[in-house]
Amino acid sequence: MNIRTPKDWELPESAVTDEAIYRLRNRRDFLKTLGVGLTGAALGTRGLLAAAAGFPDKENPLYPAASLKPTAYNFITSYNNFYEFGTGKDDPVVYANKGWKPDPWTVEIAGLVRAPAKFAVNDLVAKLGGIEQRVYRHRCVEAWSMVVPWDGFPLAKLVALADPKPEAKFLKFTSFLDPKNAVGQQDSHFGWPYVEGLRLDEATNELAFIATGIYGKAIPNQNGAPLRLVTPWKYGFKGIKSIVKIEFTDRVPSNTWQRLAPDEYGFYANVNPQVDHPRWSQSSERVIGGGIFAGRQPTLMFNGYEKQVAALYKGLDLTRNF
Ligand SMILES: Nc1nc2c(c(=O)[nH]1)N[C@H]1C(S)=C(S)[C@@H](COP(=O)(O)O)O[C@H]1N2
Ligand SMILES: [Mo]
Repeated sequence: MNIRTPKDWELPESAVTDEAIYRLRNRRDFLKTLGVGLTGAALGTRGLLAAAAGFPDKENPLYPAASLKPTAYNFITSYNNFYEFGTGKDDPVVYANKGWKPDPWTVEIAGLVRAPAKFAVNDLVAKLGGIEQRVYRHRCVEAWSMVVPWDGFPLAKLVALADPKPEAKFLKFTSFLDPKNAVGQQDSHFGWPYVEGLRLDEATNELAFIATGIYGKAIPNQNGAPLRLVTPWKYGFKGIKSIVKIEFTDRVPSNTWQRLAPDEYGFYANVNPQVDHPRWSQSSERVIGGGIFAGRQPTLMFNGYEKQVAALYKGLDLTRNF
């Protein structure tokens, strides 16, 4: 295995909960049994998405920031926002697992690129060199938070594969449309499908990630199977789930929550404890799964990722560009 320098957002394995270590060890043994050189055909989608290219060992510490303790799997996968399957936090775990089958799944790369393409998820993951892990803070605009050990690939790799033309300045992401199986889409006032956008330089920041798994297992339907965006310095609504299309464009893409309430949700959605939501404070957050006494913690500028992303917003008035 190549020696690599740990990034400054990474955590030592010692900081991980027992559950995470258990799952990672399990996966390591699982992969040993299968041998190296796994192919999509040998594993199938679910297996491939769960399998990571690199494992936690001394040369490859996976886990960012000593203070980050991943939230228990049970909380991450049963307290969700996924309005396609209802507006309650406990709706997605039920209704996203009742007939909606995000497998097989095709994602389209389109717009101002030299290499437009449609990929089966398996093939895309294989083409991008497999899966790695990131433990990231996850901060919803509603002022609750978790810590999630994601599996997936850096969005920058997908951008490189697409080979954007010089005119491309933004990425527009589109989620699926399936009102028959996604009961929430029968309420048309949301303007389905869910859409989101990033500036190209945000998309190629080292933190921007496409998740295909959680805790070493294929990403559950309710968390946005089989592909979901993760931008940990931004509020959770930027993290569009179950992506079917990524379009490169020269215009600022509109996003679902800004369209619904432009005074409350903007394009940037950078986590910022100094800029309150019109109806509530953003200075602190409720820690999900933290227990009654763990309660709240202060919210950090850019959700604790200031060092990695602050330069992207130099000179921008963050009060107006919220
Ligand atoms: N397609 C789609 N993506 C979505 C949402 C949604 O309703 N539909 N909700 C967003 C919001 S508000 C948050 S906080 C996160 C929640 O992700 P989680 O359920 O995995 O914690 O997903 C985001 N992505
Ligand atoms: Mo959210």
